[in-house]
Amino acid sequence: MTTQRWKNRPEGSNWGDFGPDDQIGRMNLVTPEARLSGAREIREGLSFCLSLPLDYPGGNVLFPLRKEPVFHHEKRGDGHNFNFDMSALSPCYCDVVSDDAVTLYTQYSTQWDALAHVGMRFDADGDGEAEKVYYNGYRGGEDIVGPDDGGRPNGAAALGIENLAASGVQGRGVMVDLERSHGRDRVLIDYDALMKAMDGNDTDIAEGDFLCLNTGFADLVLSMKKQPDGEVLGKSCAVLDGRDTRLLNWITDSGIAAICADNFAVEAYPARTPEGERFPALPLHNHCLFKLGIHLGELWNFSELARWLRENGRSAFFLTAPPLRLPGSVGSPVTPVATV
Ligand code: UVW
Repeated sequence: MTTQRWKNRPEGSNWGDFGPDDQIGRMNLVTPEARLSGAREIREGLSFCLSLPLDYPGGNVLFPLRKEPVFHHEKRGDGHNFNFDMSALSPCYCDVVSDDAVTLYTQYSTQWDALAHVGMRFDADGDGEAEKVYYNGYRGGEDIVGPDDGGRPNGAAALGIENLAASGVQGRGVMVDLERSHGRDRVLIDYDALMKAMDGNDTDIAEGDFLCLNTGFADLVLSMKKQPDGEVLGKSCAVLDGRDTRLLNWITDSGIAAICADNFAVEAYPARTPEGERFPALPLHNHCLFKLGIHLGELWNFSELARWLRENGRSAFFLTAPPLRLPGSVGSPVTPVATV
């Protein structure tokens, strides 16, 4: 039986519009028609890998709590199950085998944010007290349970990244090339700047599309060869202005299914300080992940694709970008592919 999890829904949210138990938000707008419209963008049969190598950016200057992948190898016999000589099992065997395991921070490199990544303290049950709540009213500490919540930590039992994976992430990607309009200067992109960049690129966005933002950031990260200069990165490339209400309203009205950017957080982080006593530190994350169920992709490597689209006077392509179907995770590495 389904039960609505809230009495109050946040202003400007779409909670409940896709059903009381919905866990994929605006991915519901990626309909068969939207996918077909993406598939019609395949005209040359060329494909582009949109992932950084997952050991980039290197180090942890972008976000100290996220670290490079570390490999582990299980013991086998006197050694490890790596370059393991199977003649140790039988003199007849001539195979050599290797397995590995990895500690992977799911949001270290090219990634998707799950809807369980950012919620808010909000009075969803109308008792006058704000509780920890996520998209569609799922609760921190009940549905999304971490090591500090008491009980058995089971991660995101709701809104985890496996829901996005199970939706089969394919559709029409539309590139807005902010590097083309702004170079690699650090600029805040508000509604006007986004509209101007879209007009300049002759971009048309339809409901169910994946909005893709090339800023040059991932390419700059790549050029630093795993020794990222945090100061330079902090001052480089375009970021969305999450405090611009007109921009947020456009995101609502556009019907886009997801936003994928080549930068660290899609939006400026830290964001501009607004008026008021309490406000989200990550206003675009709040608007997208919490209010509307719009997944965010970050650190995607758009440079080659953006160059090709520029040279060929195009902005749309077919996008395939499933995350790992990893139950309970609040994010996932992704190896997106664009086909033109
Ligand atoms: C933050 O929490 C800043 O994370 P991300 O940008 O990866 O969503």
